[in-house]
Amino acid sequence: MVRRRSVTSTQDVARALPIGSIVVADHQTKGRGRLDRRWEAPPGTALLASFVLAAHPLLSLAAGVAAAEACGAGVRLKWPNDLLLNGRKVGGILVEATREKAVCGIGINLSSAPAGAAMLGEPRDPLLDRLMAQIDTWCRASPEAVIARWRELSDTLGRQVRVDLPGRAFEGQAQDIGPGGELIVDGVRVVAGSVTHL
Ligand code: BT5
Repeated sequence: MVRRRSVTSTQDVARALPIGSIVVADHQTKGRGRLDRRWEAPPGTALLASFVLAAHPLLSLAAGVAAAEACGAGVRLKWPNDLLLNGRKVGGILVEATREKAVCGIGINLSSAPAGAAMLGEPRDPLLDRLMAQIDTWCRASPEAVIARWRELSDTLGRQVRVDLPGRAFEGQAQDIGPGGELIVDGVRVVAGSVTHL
């Protein structure tokens, strides 16, 4: 495991490392979310880690399940990759894949959170130990097992949602997760895009 005090992003350090590596930092100067969004956490207040893993088609969902299991009761999943505590975002997952490997970044707020977000209020290193064990378990699990557990931990299924796609948006009921991890909203398969719980 590579531990750093300050990095641009743990993803940037992890990208150059072999499968099996883990990068943990106390602070990121350019932490990122999906679609070039920023991930912000004051120094020493969050779990900020990147796991270098073998490519895996359901990695984003498997990592979400692993992170929710590591956080414990009360943390639920919003499709595709948010961790929610009492309906507020407590963590996020960013998967950046190449053909041969995937860098899975996980950020969880521990002792600070931006306005409107949540924090877990737990120490980092025991959480990191649980997260490493859960990532190992869920990356080996069958796709069916990942999806079954994701359904149980989901805060999205059954809800009215708004789906924002490039160039259009629609509302409907989030009915299920398909075999490829896609969200099914009123019969429409959503593979990418932002979902808002209504
Ligand atoms: C995510 O993106 O939720 C994925 C976040 C992944 C962060 C980890 S930290 C370790 C690794 N290294 C990195 O550089 N990244 C990963 P997305 O779904 O795009 O959500 C981003 C949005 O969440 C932002 O636009 C803000 O609105 C919000 N946000 C930013 N910081 C937050 C925080 N600490 N807590 C809750 N929400 C936050």
